[in-house]
Amino acid sequence: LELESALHKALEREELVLHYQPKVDVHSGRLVGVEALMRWKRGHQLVPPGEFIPLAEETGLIIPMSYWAIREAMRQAKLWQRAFGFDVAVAVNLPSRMFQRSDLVERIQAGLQEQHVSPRCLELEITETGLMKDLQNVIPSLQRLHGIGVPISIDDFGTGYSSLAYLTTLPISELKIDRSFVHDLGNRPESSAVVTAIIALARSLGLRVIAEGVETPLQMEVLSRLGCTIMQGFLFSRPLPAADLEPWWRQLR
Ligand code: G
Ligand code: G
Ligand code: NA
Ligand code: MN
Repeated sequence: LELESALHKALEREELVLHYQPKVDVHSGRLVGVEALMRWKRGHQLVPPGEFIPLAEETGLIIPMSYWAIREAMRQAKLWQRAFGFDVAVAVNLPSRMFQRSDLVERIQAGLQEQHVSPRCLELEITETGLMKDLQNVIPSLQRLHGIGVPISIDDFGTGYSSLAYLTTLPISELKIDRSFVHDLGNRPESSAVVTAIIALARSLGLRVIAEGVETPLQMEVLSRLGCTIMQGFLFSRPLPAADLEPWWRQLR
């Protein structure tokens, strides 16, 4: 397939780039981290992940691509730590199959040491669906990552039918409220019921909670009132090229 061989070469030719979307604590006004989102610079085109991540997953290319993303995120976290004077945690999306690789934790640990990056400056996001699908095979990596201090966030939370009993035993740091619930806040009463329940769950488990897909001041207000103050979405910023993050942050203050 043409797209497949082009994607293969994209890695070698360094055509992949990460854009970064801020995670903001609206209570303190602080930048708490960013989510890294992959793009493919194909000629003058910037191809969105929806158009190549599924193929990467099918072909297994997602494995070297994920390792590349982890290293790139660490490198960037180090640069931002110097530029900002505080830790900007960079979150990388990993498919559940990455957590089933026996070399994942060693490679992360080696990368952190080589690049002199603190483990809390890297975060890993796994979707709730991916986590629950492969739970038994994923847990050992989660425990080892927790052991070396790398935080794990459960992405798209609320859509994946978690066993709540299991959740209490998982070494995770954050629940990320799926944007479908955020989208309907203020319109559908049921959506605020779900958001309220997730916030209460996070609080009782001692986990951080973040809302994604925040687009309007009303959504921000409702979330804040319900007790979720860490947010990510177009209201604050689109995903930005690395060079644009610092100027964005300076105008925020
Ligand atoms: O960036 P965008 O808004 O188009 O992202 C679309 C989808 O692609 C999201 O579901 C996101 O989680 C996924 N995605 C973006 N970057 C990565 C990545 O580096 N690895 C994986 N596995 N998924 C990614
Ligand atoms: O959860 P996931 O990794 O899929 O989330 C990343 C995706 O969400 C990316 O495609 C990103 O561009 C998109 N996204 C980020 N902020 C917003 C927003 O405020 N609204 C919507 N609709 N999508 C967003
Ligand atoms: Na994500
Ligand atoms: Mn998500």
